[in-house]
Amino acid sequence: MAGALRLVLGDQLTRGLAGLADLDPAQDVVLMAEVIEEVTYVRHHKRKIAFLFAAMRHFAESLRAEGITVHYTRLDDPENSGSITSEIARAMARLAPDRLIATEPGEYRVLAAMRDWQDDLGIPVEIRGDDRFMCPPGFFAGWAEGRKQLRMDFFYREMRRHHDILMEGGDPVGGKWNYDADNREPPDLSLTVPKPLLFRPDAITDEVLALVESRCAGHFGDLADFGFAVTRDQALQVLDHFITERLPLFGTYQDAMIADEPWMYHSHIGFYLNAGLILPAEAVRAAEAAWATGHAPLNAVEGFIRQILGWREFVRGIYWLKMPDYADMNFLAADRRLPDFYWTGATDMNCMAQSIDQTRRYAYAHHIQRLMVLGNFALLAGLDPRQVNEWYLVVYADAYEWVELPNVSGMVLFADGGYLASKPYAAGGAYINRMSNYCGSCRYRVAKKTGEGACPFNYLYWDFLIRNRDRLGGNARLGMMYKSLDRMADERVGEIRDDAARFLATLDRTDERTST
Ligand code: FAD
Ligand code: DLZ
Ligand code: SF4
Repeated sequence: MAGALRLVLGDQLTRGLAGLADLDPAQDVVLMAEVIEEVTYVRHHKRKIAFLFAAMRHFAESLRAEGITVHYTRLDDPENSGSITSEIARAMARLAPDRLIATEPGEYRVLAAMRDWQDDLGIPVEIRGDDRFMCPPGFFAGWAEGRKQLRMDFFYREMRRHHDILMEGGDPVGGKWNYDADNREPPDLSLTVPKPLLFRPDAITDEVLALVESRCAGHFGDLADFGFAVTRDQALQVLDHFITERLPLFGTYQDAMIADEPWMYHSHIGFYLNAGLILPAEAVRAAEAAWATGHAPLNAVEGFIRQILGWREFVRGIYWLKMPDYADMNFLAADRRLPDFYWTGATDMNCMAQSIDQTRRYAYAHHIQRLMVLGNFALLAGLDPRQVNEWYLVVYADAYEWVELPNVSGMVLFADGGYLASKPYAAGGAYINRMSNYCGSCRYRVAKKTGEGACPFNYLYWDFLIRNRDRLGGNARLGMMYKSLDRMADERVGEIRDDAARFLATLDRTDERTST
């Protein structure tokens, strides 16, 4: 063979991928590989691995159906050499390609390896930009230059203008850029939340499920009732189902949580966007069209589009601008080890147990569970950012470092000192109680601030502010809270500190249920 070897990674399952452009089926070969290094550099959730392998195998089949030669290594192939780099070397030995064409990966770790391939493997390597995103190449760095803090809202306006989305001339439709004020309704328990669209595994997916069950038995998570989309066609059906069934109420109940209702009015397309089965512009345009035809209201459509055109592009920009240092940031010097219950769900805090159980079963939790329950607890308890990041990267089927790290270190843990978010998203139990029905069946009492049976989020919230006064006391957006703290009687502050110390000590002991 004299043509190019074209590498497609597990999250690059897009026919229009830059690395597949100008492919000559007569000469070129596509390389895809299931490798233990990617499966275990963090020990991913079983469902995430199964989803990706099933989607990879279906994608390979779709390329073959076009007459393209695909060199595909399965995880259980006895010849499998275990890493992407060594699989390229193995394919080179067999196929003698004249060059390697790759597309920029989603993680700094992989990009660093890619940059060494030319020297290490002795083959000309072309790394093409990943153009599947909506922010034009180079735009983010230029926009961010000279700014000490970055604010998503301003970046988002630029993206709206650039792509002419929900615009009337130079102005946002409806006169406002952001309709979040209409989007914070507590859950309505009388609602019947639509069921998610699930797909019965075919023979290819069944084979992957059996493989993952046997080879990844010790990994976190369940495979039961696997129903993820594994092809582009199925992923488009999920998008369409969301637009039809859920989008009209997406905004209203975006922050709401109901026990045993993991899917709520969210889209559940993050898995597919991040693996490349659907493109962000497709989701954004589909939502805009739903507004234009009157199917969904502006608060829902704008809210949804902001997540993709705003947040998703914004966190990606920050990741590539700030790596590799971003991964080491720890502004609050948090160093408590991740409690075991993040893996087992064995905690009396019902909001945490619900969110963790759902994460174990589905490799999914929606944004407010990730941010205001699981993340809020990690922030208040001062958990080590490295361990928290690893947990989030493992447990969600949509997690890749480019999107996971800024959300965890920037949005949740304030580990970047406020580069991404203007203040920590810290909250006591009252927030969780307002936005969910978790507290009613919890062993703790959300209305109780301290003492036996008090909700841990309540005293941990104040203890967090006290512990971090040196670092956060000057933050104008926390000024009111520090004033309230200063008005508290010394005795009350003492109770808070004692309760928090007692509770945090239980976290430091392993394999114990947390109870005060
Ligand atoms: P919806 O709520 O329906 O939103 C639609 C889409 O908007 C999502 O699919 C996603 O592509 C995008 N989006 C929404 N919020 C964000 C955000 N903050 N950052 C980037 N994109 C966003 N998202 C990931 O894709 N991968 C992750 O690893 C990830 N880790 C997170 C960790 C934490 C601590 C937090 C707070 C958020 C994280 N998010 C992550 C963002 C968000 O929670 C998920 O994108 C969302 O829950 C996925 O579910 P959905 O597809 O139903 O999203
Ligand atoms: C997440 C993942 C897993 C579990 N396995 C593979 C794999 O076996 N082969 C592969 O090409 N990609 C895999 N991936 C996705 C990669 O980890 C991802 O491409 C990089 O982290 C860059 O985003
Ligand atoms: Fe969570 Fe506190 Fe409510 Fe229990 S009482 S569910 S711990 S917020």
